[in-house]
Amino acid sequence: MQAAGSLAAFSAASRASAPAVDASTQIDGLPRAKQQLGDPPFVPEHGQVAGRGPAIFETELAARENKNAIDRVGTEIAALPFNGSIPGPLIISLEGDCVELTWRNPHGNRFMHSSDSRASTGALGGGGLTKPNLGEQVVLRWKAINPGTLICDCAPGGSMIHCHVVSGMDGAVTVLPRGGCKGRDGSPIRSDKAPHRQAGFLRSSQCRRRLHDIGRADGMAGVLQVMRQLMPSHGVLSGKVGALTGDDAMKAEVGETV
Ligand SMILES: [Cu+2]
Repeated sequence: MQAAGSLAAFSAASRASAPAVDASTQIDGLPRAKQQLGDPPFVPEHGQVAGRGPAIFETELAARENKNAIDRVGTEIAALPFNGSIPGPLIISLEGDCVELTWRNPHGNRFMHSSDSRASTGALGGGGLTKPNLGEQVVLRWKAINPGTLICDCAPGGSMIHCHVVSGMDGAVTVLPRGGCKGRDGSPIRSDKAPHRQAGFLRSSQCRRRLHDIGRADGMAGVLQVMRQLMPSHGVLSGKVGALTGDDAMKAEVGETV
């Protein structure tokens, strides 16, 4: 998170007691900051304890239809990912803050997409309010009231909801307790690094190392056929070949907490 001016208290500095959550629904005058999202495993810069009053975090996501190789023999999926990665970027909020999401559906895509977050209550987690046509964008603001890490996916309506989800269109939102995470004995839990790893289950039939594309009539039939079997055709960790190895392996220095 970018800290600027009066938002300097956005650092991860811990404190002994949890500050009270401001339950006010007034948003006028709340300080604002931008949250720059990154491709997993990178998570956005964030504070682990509030130590300040409520604020609004502005962030951006786009539906980016692309091709992803999901195994070592080069099988490709016509993916429908958030920001082009499977899973999509992790959004992090502190309890009591507001997330203001600009959701884009760029020209060049073929489908309508939405952002349905389990961390956002009402209107299908925002999915019912975020359905921009190609080349359009919408802005959705919601207040984070329930700590936890919750799935975010696309919910454009009807059977396309399931088709988009099994084509890799999901991500997550983490809402941290305002006073920070604590162990069973009440002691604070702090981390030096927090990589985002997420398992994904894709469903499609395959033709010449290509998974069927739901944008084609024959491909849609293949995807629906596998979906009826209630078993994923592919399970992926972080969505692509080598996502947990080599340069992307999770590393920690001696003494660090991950
Ligand atoms: Cu979608």
